[in-house]
Formats: sequence, C-alpha cells, structure tokens
Amino acid sequence: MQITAALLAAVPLGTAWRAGWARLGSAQFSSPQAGGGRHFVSSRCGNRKSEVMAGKPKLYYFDGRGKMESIRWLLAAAGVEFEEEFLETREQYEKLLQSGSLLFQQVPLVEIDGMKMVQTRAILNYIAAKYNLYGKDLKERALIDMYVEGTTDLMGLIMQLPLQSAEMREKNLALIIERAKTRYFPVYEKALKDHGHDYLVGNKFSWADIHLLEAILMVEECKPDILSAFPQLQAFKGRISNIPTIKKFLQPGSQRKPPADDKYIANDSD
Ligand SMILES: N[C@@H](CCC(=O)N[C@@H](CS)C(=O)NCC(=O)O)C(=O)O
Repeated sequence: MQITAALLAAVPLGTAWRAGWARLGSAQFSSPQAGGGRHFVSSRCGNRKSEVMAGKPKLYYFDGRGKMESIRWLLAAAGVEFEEEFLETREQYEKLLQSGSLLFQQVPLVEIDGMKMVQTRAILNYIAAKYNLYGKDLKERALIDMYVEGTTDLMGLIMQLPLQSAEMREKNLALIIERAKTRYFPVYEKALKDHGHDYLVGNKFSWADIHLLEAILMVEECKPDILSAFPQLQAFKGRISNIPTIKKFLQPGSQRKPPADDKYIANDSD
C-alpha cells in the first residue's frame, strides 16, 4: 500500500497516525519487533470468565493518543486490563497488513473476544455495550451517541493542532476555545443542571461521562481555566475523576498517553 501526500491530506487522520506513519517510513527504524501472534479463544458471552479464557484485549496503534486514546479510556474506565503493541517499524505494519487483520488497511486494531476489530467507532460501541456503559434502552443509547459525537467533534479539532503551523495553530486554538465555550460545554452544563443527576444519561455512569471527561481534560490542556464559567462541569470533573478505575488511569504511569509534543511531531519529518 502506498501512502501519498494526497491520501494523507484526504483522510481525516489522527495526529499519532501522521507522525507514526512517517516513522514507519523512516529508514532509521530498521529493527522489527516481534508481532503479536497471540491466539484468542473465541467466547460466546462477554463475562469475566470468558475474558480470562480469551486473554486481555490487545491494542495495535502508535505510541500516542490519536484514534486509540478514547478506546484506552473506555477500557480503563470499565476496569479492563489491556495489552498494547506500538507500531514503531514499517515491518510491524507490513506484517499486520499481510496477516489480513486490518480490514480496511487501517489502525486502530483491537483484538478482543476472538475478533480483530477495526473502525474506532465500532470498537468503542462494542466495549461500551459489553461493559454496560451504553444506556438501558435505545433512547438512552441515542442520547449517549449524540453526546459522544459532540465531544468527538471537539476532540477532533484539538487533535489536528500539533500538526499545524504556528499561525494556524493560534487561529484554531482560539476557535477550539470558542467552540468549547459556546457550542459544546453549555450543552453538558445544561443537561447536568436540568436533571440534577451525577451522570449525563439515565442517572448512571456511561460512556458519555467518560468521553466528556476526556474532552474536558484535552480542552484544559489548551486553556486551563476553561471550566471557570461551568460550575456543573467543574463538579462533574471532580466526581468522574474520582471513580476508582478512572482515578487509576489518571495516575502517572498508566496507559494514558500524553499530548503530542513537538519532539513527537518532529519525528514526522525525520
Ligand atoms: N474510520 C477509521 C479511520 C482510521 C484511520 O484513519 N486510521 C489511520 C490511522 S489514525 C490509518 O490507518 N490510515 C492509513 C490509511 O488510511 O491508509 C477509524 O475511525 O478507525
């Protein structure tokens, strides 16, 4: 498969992908690591016992946030341990391609319950449903989807920032802050205020809460006082951050990835 500049420009790619792909194409990365080669026993039910039989989910992506980060968040919040293989060499990526595991020749790839899942949204839906984080009925699910898509749009804007010129970055940073303040955060603030519950949907912890916290923390990396006009969201952030699985994920040394820094992006042009 050939990745051209035109293709890169045409496909909405995660930051980690672009930097990661450049690294895969770089001559300096010449030592292939052993591939996963892990065999999973397929399970008919999604309980913990079958998980033990099937092994931990295994994630294949770059050593960065990109499209995998929300999957890491969701698994961690659900209290599910997972393994990761970071794609650092072209050989690793070619091996995955040749194995036929990448249905559309793209990552993220997640091996879970005997499946080789691609497409971020499909993976997230599966995990959310399996771990009972996806509402009690179709209407709750629809609301969770709407909230999650909103936070996904906001996070998508932020993910593009590190790849932009200083001038574009400044312009888009202002746009992100504006959008967070006037388009996205007011929705969640109002929902929490109106129903007075601890969680966004159905008075129960769900994927919508996890995704919103991830988005809040990302926007705070751009503007630390962004929540100053959102008291409900401030309290929400405190509550959700204190859920034990999430608290653990927020500790240093967890599988959570830092924002793409200049060094990471600089590898893009190596
Ligand atoms: N719709 C897919 C898009 C995945 C995607 O764009 N992946 C990038 C990495 S972040 C990729 O593998 N690009 C290579 C290509 O498109 O050939 C998803 O959401 O998972």
